[in-house]
Formats: sequence, C-alpha cells, structure tokens
Amino acid sequence: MNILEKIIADKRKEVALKKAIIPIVQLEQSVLFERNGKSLAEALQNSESGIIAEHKRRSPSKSTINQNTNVAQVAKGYENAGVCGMSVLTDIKYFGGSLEDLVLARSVVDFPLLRKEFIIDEYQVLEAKAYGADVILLIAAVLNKTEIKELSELAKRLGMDVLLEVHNQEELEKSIMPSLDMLGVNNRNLKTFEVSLETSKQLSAQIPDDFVKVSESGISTIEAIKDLRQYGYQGFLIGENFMKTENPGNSAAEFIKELTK
Ligand code: IGP
Repeated sequence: MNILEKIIADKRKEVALKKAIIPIVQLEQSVLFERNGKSLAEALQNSESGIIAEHKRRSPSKSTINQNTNVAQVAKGYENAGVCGMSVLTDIKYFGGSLEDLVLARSVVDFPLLRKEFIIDEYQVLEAKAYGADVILLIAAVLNKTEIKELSELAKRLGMDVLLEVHNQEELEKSIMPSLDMLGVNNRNLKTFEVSLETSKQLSAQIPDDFVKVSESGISTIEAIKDLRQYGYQGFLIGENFMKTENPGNSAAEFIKELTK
C-alpha cells in the first residue's frame, strides 16, 4: 500500500465512526450552516498576490513542520499579511490538524477558508460547512468521476467553492465538469512525495479557461510565482515555506510585500 492508499483506508474507518457519533441532522444544526460562504475563486481573480496560505503542523513527507502553532494567531497573521484565503489541514493522524482548527480559524477571520482533507464521503462535505469552511478540496487521485460529481454538486448546493486537485493528465481529463470552481495542480506526487513545479507548467495548457488555476506545493520563491503566472496560474498554495518559520503570518507578510512591490 502506498501512503495515499493508507490514508484513505484510515479515512474510511474514521468517517464510519464519526457518522455514528454525530448524525448529519446535528451537523445541519450548526450556526455556521446559515453563514454565506465566501468565494475563493473570486478572491483569487481580484487579487494582486494570489496567495493561499496553509496551516500545517506536520506531514507524512516532512514529519514535524511546526508543532507549536496557535491556529487563531496564524489565521490573524495571514489576514494581516493580505492572503486571499487560508487552507486548514483537518486530518489528525497524518497532518496533526483537526476540525477544531478550522472552527478556531473561522472564529477570528472572515476571508475564505479551505477545508484541507481527504474527502471521500458526503458526510465530510457537510462537516466542512458545519465547521465554517468556504471551500472544499477534492483529490482526483482518490475519487472516480461519479464521486467527484456528487461531492462537488453537494458543496455547490451548500454555497461552497470546490478546488479539484490533479497531478497528471488522466486525472485532469476525468475531472473536468461544471461543478468545479478551481483546478489545482499538486506539484507533489502524493504517492512518492516527489516535488516538481514542472507538473504545473506541463498541465496548464490542458486546463480550460473557465477554471481558476491554482498551483499547489513546493512553492517558496517569488520567481517561482512569476514563472507560474506565465502559464496562467492565479492561485498559489503555500504551506511549509510559511509554517516552518516561528511566525507564519509575518513570513507571509514579508513574502507578499516582496511579491507585490
Ligand atoms: C502546501 P507546501 O509544499 O507549500 O507545504 O504544500 C499544499 O499544497 C500541500 O499541503 C497539499 C496537500 C494536499 C496536503 C496539497 N495537496 C492534499 C494534504 C492533502
């Protein structure tokens, strides 16, 4: 089993247990269900920087990145830095995140929040809404076409944006559909952890213009962003480069200042 298969096997068990603990009707009673979602796709199109900053404590590829973070403080820092949105890892076992992180971020900021999760079930889409997300991530490597359609259409009915993540042409071809808002190319292969920005560059021409293009992972320089913009990318998802520093918000602020000057 590769790491992605392992994560998904664990996720199926986790979701089955959660369904038994908190029923869907209870999720739907969350006060956050009433909240109107903010579109990340729109924010990216109107932004000078296009930065989506992530909260990530650890990962299977890097182990510890930052164990001492206060997610609310990081969210505030990212907001002051002028990011377009924030991605919050909610997987506990492999990334050290939680749904509490999402709701804590939601309690202090108003910009678009992406629930960064391995979504395989509609239950997790409802959870995303209940805990304050504006956007969900769907990973083409672990979903078939019908699943992508059902999960994304549910997210749209709930007023959320959908970021669909691909890593190769085959994943891209099976995924193109109108219920998606943004297409993200992950520069990291989730099966081998290899990172190359070439992945974004190679796939860019195949992504129809109706989707906002996002380049994800391994981005740490202004030059990389300027280069990726030439290929039509408007969004740039950055985690480690900010999270590995003592003050992720300050790091994002310096980066964006440099990028937009
Ligand atoms: C951020 P980086 O290299 O800047 O820390 O990457 C983000 O793209 C990465 O965390 C990510 C991810 C994912 C994590 C992209 N797709 C899917 C978990 C699941």
